Amino acid sequence: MTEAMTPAMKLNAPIFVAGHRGLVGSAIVRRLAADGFTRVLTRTRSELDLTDKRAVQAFFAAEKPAYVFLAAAKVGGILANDTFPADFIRENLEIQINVIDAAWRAGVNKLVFLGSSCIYPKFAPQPIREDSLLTGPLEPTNEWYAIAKIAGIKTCEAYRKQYGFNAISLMPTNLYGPGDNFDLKSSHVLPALIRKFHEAKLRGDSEVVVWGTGTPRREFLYVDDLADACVHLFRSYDDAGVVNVGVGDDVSIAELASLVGEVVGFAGRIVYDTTKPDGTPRKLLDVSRLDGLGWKAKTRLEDGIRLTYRWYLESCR
Ligand code: GFB
Repeated sequence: MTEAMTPAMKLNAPIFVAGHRGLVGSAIVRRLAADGFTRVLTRTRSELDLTDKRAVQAFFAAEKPAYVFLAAAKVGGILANDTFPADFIRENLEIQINVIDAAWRAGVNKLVFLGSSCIYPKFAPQPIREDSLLTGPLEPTNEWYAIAKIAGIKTCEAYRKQYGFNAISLMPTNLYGPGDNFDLKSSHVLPALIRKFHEAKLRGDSEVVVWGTGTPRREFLYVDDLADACVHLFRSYDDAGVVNVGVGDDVSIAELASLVGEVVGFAGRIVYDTTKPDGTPRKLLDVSRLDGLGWKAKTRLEDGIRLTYRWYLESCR
C-alpha cells in the first residue's frame, strides 16, 4: 500500500458521487455529509446522462471534481440480469469508460470504482479471494453485468498502469438497505422478500412464494457499512488490486426468508417456486484483505433488515 499517494481530503474539496440516487450512491452522500464534506457534487440522470461521452467530458471540465465515487450503474436482481443482458452490458460499459476517462482527463486526484461479487467465477473456492478473478466461467444469469464490471476493473488498472491515474476498485458483496429497489421484477432478493412478506401480512395470505430452491447462499452487507468502507479505503488504499467488501458470513435464501418473515411479522408458510433460477450456489467473499486494511462490517443482518423494513414502511407505501 502506498498511502502517500492519497492526498488528505480537504472538507471543501469537490467530490463527485456518480449515481447519488441509487442505493450505494445515496449512502455515500449521507456518509460524506456526516463527515463534514461541504462540496458533494451530484447530477440526476436528466441533468447529466453518464452514457453520453461528450456531456460527461463537459461536466468534468466545468466542475473539476477532485475526487470521484463511481456508484452509477445499471443494476438489478437475478431476473432483470437474465432478461436484459444487452442493457446491462451496454449501459455499464458506457458509464464506466465515460466517467473514468473524463476523470483522468480532468485531473481528478482519485476515483473509486465499485464492482460486485458476481465478477468471480461461478464455482470459485469459498470464501472467494480476490485472486480468483478470471480463473473460471461466470454464472450465466449475470455474466453480462459481470463482464462489464470486470472491464471496469481492468479500465482502472489500465489507466493506473499507463497514466498513473489513482483509481481503486472495491468489490462489494450483495447489498441492501434504505434506498433499495422494491420492484418485484427487477429487485434483489432481500427487498423483494420484505415487500412480499409485508404485503402478504396485510392481505392475510397463508403463504409467500420465494424463488428458486431456497438453498443458494448469499452474504448481505448493509449499505451504510459499505459507504463507511468506501470512505475508509478511499482515504487509505491506493493499490491496483481489487478489495472485497463483505461481512465474512452468509445465509441460505431459506434462512433469509425466515428472518425477513420474523422481522415483518408474517406467520404463514414459505413455498418455493423452483421454475425460477437459483443463480450461483454461493458467493461468500474472503474479507481477510479488508480486515488487514483495518475495516470490519458493523451491522448485524437482523438489525439491517429491521432498519430497511422501517425505511420501506416510511418511504415506499
Ligand atoms: O438477489 P438476487 O436477485 O441476485 O437473488 P443474485 C438471490 C437469490 O435469491 C437467488 C433468490 O437464488 C434467487 O432465486 N430469490 C428468492 C429471489 N426469492 C426471490 C425474489 O423474490 N426476488 C429475487 N430477486 N430473488 C445478482 C446478480 O445475483 O446479485 C447481479 O444478478 C448482482 O449481477 C447482484 O451481482 C449482487 O445474488 O443471484
